[in-house]
Amino acid sequence: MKPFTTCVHAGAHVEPTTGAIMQPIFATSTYVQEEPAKHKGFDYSRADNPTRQAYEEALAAMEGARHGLSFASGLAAVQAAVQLLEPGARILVCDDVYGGTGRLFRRLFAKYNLDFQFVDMADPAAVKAAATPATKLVWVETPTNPMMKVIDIRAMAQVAKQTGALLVVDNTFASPIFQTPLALGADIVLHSTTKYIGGHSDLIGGALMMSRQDLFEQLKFVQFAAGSVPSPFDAYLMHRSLKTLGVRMMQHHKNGMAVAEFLASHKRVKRVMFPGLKSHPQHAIAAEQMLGFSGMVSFDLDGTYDDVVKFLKKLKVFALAESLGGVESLVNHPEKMTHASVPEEMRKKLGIGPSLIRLSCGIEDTDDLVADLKQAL
Ligand code: P1T
Repeated sequence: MKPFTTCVHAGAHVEPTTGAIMQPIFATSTYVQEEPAKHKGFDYSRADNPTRQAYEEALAAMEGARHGLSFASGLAAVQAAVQLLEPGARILVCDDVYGGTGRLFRRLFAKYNLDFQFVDMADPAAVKAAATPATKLVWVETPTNPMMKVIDIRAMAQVAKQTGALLVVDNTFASPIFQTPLALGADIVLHSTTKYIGGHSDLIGGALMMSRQDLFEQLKFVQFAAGSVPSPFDAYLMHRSLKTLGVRMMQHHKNGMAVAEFLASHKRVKRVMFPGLKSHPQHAIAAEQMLGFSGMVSFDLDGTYDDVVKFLKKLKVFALAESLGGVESLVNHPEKMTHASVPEEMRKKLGIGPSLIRLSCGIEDTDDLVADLKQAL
């Protein structure tokens, strides 16, 4: 099946007692057993829940994976993936990751004797040079948050293979509609389903997808043993959202493209970072490994921080808020908001400064988004 059909039908089973076309919400914590340990495949909802199972089946199908696991947040999924490692492991991390991912690595996991090395992964030679026999995990986010760097997933898979490390790709920005990292050599795909998959800014969630049976069993154990699972209600809503992911992504892409082109032509804009622009340094890789470019656009205003604040206050359609990937357009100031926890010297190196603005273009009419930016500029 093609992706739009998979969105609608994956994990959708007709309910046997009534014929209901929609998956019921099994709002239950536990299940009655006939005899001790003799049950219908469900014993406790932290371990398994039918609503969650149907949603996880759909998640797996979207990434072309054999297995999908859902978590209570994107960071809970990040945490579960890192819990595959033994103390002493070295992890190569893309230098430009979501601020919360970096914070979890630097401030929580580093004290468990895990060695996180932040590398510019837009330069595969730098990753190769940083890989050692102790490297157990290569952690990629592409496009990156917020600088929109594009990382060559195939090249990273090669480095990981040579070193015997696992490759995790955070596919949140592209969504499974525009990029399927497992097909390019990744071992595990991660999503903050809070973003495009949830799509309506009303849920927090995360997911891991993988095909390797051994990784599935280990991660399923982490999910069960650590217990960071979504509720049946959240699983139901996420699954419902997934059905429209394909059509939503087309409009996000259309709006992202139009907004990036408009900004690139405006005299008050210093530079625009969007993988769909020919001027993007990794446009060629983006065009090869992505089918579309989503609605995330970062740019530097040609002005001071005060000018930026004035601009943000003038916007009427774009709302100033953290997060992304919802139907409504959002604007974010990474330095003061989503990436405030990134060490200052790293922010400087990456270019996350006072004039940087990140847009999440929603699915509104393209003309209204461009007009809103135009009047504010
Ligand atoms: O917020 P949560 O669902 O826990 O997901 C964390 C996360 C993981 N990976 C990426 C690429 C992300 O962008 C995020 C969350 N990001 C934001 C809240 C943000 O505004 O960038």
